[in-house]
Order: sequence, then C-alpha cells, then structure tokens
Amino acid sequence: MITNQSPIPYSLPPTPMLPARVEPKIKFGYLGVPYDAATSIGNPGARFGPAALREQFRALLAKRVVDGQVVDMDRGEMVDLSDVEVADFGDVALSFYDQHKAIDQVTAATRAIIDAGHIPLIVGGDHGVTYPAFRALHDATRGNLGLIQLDAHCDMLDFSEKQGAISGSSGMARSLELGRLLGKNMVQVGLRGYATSQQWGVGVKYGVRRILAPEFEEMGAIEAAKQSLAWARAGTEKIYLTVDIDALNPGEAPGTGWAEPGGLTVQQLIDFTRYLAPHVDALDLAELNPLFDSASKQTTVMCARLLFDFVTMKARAANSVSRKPKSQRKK
Ligand SMILES: [Mn+2]
Repeated sequence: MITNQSPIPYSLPPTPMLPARVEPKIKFGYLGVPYDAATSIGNPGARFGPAALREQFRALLAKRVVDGQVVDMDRGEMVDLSDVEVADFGDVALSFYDQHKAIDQVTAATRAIIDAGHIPLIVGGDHGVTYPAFRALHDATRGNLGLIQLDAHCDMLDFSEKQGAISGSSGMARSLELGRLLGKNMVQVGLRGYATSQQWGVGVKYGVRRILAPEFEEMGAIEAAKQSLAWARAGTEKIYLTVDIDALNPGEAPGTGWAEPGGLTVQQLIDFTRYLAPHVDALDLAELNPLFDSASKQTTVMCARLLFDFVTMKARAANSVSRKPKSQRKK
C-alpha cells in the first residue's frame, strides 16, 4: 500500500535573507520553483535557477547592505532598508509526476506568501511558473489585474501534442482565461523573431497590448515602462510583473533556455524594472538557467541585481511617500 503523504508546499517559517532592523514596513518573500519539466523543447536546467539566484542574492545583500543602509549608485542616493525584510520561503516541494498537482502547489505556496503580508519574489524554473503564481494573486484580489510580461515569446500556446495545455509556452493564455485579467491590461514587452499564428492570434483575440523588441528600442526603456504601466494599471487593483530572461539579448544573458537572437540590453531591463517596481505587487523571474550561464555567472548576477533593484525601488517609494517632504527629495 502506498501511503499518501501530503507534501510540504513551502518553508514556514521563512528564514531571513535581509532581516529588518526595526518593525518591518515592507516585506518580500523569495520563493523558488525548481521546475523545468515544462520546457522540454528548450535547454534543460532552469530547475537550478532558484538555488543559484538565492546564493547570489543573499551574498549581494550581505555585502552591500550595512546597518540597514545601502547606496543606490544609479541615483547617487542612500536607501534606508532598516524597515525592509527579505525572507526566504525556500523552494516549493513539487510533484514531478503530476503537472496539475505541481501548479496547484505553486499557487498554494505563492498564496501563503501573499497572506503572510510579503510581496512575492517568485523564481523559476521555466516560464510555466507564471500561471500558477499569477493565479494566486488573482485569487487574493477582487478586482481586475494587470500583467506585464518581458519575453521574447508570446507564451500563448493553446494546446499541442508535445506540450499539452499547461507548459512554459502557455502561461499567458491560461492567465487570460482566469477572468479578471483583461487583454487591454496585459502588456507583452520584447517580443521578437517568429511565432505561430495561433500564439500571435490569442493576443489579437483578447486585445493584448504589445511593445515589440524593435519598438522598445525605438521608444527607450523609460517610455516603454510608462506606456506599459498606463495600460496595466487602467482600472486594475494589482499589477504582476513577469521577467523571462530570454527577453534579453543572449549575448548579455546566456544563462537561459532559448537563445533568441536580438533582444533588450541588460541596462534597458534594469531601467524598465526600476521604473515599474513601485507599482508592482508581485514579481517573477523565469528561465534563468545556470547550466548555460557564463563562467562569471553573469546572468545569475544580473538577476540578483534585478531583485535588489526591485527591493530598493519599492522601499524608496514607500519611504519617500511617508517620511520625506517632497522638497528634500533629490531632483
Ligand atoms: Mn516566456
């Protein structure tokens, strides 16, 4: 007889990555989703992303934050992180034999982070992570939601014999079917190369907004971020941001599942994310693949920077709203 042991879907209580020095005002929750069974058509290895990024992110926080303070050199400004907590919720204990069970586990674990009052930082794994994590935010919210997706690809596969209906290629189609993500509040940024007419057509059918990679280049990162935010926030309660590493030029970010030619620069991604961060309620990073990263781990280090930016920009926005009069802010 097989004993049906219920898996532990996440680590509670979480362990601190950046402990708050006073009562925390903003809390972030790092959750790994070490799953890449849904990308069997690309490079395998995204399952090692959460552990690799955890190590880099933890080290970066430990090295650069002293006494709760860090200097944001992109702005030449001190950022007070003394009331900011970054907690590690561990990795989801995933089912590897039942994909539906696995995505339910990701939704439950993400929901636990939201319910604990932490802003989810969900780290894949393949891009199949977005649908179950976004579903947790959808379940926890009453109104409409916005979704901004940085990606080379649409991820709007309806069904295929190879990938079924749930995979790293179908997350955006499934998210649109949830009901309170309207096409006009979904923004796909960085699409390029070639897609099937089926996947392109899903976006057209729902009226999804798109900033294609050449358009992004033409607009610049800040204008693209402003436009994305305007679309995603119109009539919505919360905004979810998903970053597929293959949005970037693979020359700058080789550690990913599919080296799609062309793409955003790392600087553009940083500028885009920093602009949006104060308005984003949940973030996922997907398709970081340490097996294909360079010897210097440049893609993993870049992802740690992105998480750090997300934390400092949100902390800065929260503190400047509640503490500093406008006249004291640096122009
Ligand atoms: Mn993707």
